[in-house]
Amino acid sequence: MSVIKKEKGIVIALDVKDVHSALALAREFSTLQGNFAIKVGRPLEMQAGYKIIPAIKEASQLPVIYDGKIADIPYISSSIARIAYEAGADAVIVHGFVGKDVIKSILDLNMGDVIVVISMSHQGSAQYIDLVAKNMADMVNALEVNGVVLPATKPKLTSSLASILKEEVYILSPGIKAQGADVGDAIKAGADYEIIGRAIYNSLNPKQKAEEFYKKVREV
Ligand code: 3DU
Repeated sequence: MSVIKKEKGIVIALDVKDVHSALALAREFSTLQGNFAIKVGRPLEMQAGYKIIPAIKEASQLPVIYDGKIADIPYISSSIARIAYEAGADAVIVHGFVGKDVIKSILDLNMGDVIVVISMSHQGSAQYIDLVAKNMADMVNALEVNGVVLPATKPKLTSSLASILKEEVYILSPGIKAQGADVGDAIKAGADYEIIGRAIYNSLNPKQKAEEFYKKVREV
């Protein structure tokens, strides 16, 4: 059973430039109405270490996804994931291109959701990653992975891979607004959550913006 629900929602990417504003935003997000989660990535981790995970979780009262884009040998990848889970992460994100043994090493911890990147939203993803995205979707289907990341900027690729993924696997999709896709585009392509960062945290009223985007996502 996944911690993150397979239901339309928004994952807020909290890639802000300082820890104080991250915590202030997280506190604001604690009163959000709807299905939200927060993604803590390397920019915050580099500033504050893994302890930012419990701090954001406590302040926001929302599920926290650790987006370390883990991509190392199984021993190191599972060590990173363990630190994140022990700190309170509900899910961790790992790259799919590193292969089955890495993903299995994190699944074997059995400490929370495992989310696998099978394509990315930037152009360069077409150079290597997208060429094997279908193989990665097949690999995910053969494992007990909870979720995947597919890009909002490539709706054709996302919808074709969404259609072959196991029913219970949830899809998170970045690439909205700042990277060119519109709110709702990824949901139309079969995603469950849209990952949105800058368009929320750089807006004048981030909480209001998050709820406005959530409403659009639910209306798709
Ligand atoms: O472009 P935004 O500011 O909305 O942030 C997008 C977030 O999603 C950011 O945290 C980035 O690390 C993550 N992400 C992608 O943008 C693209 C991917 O393929 C995977 C993750």
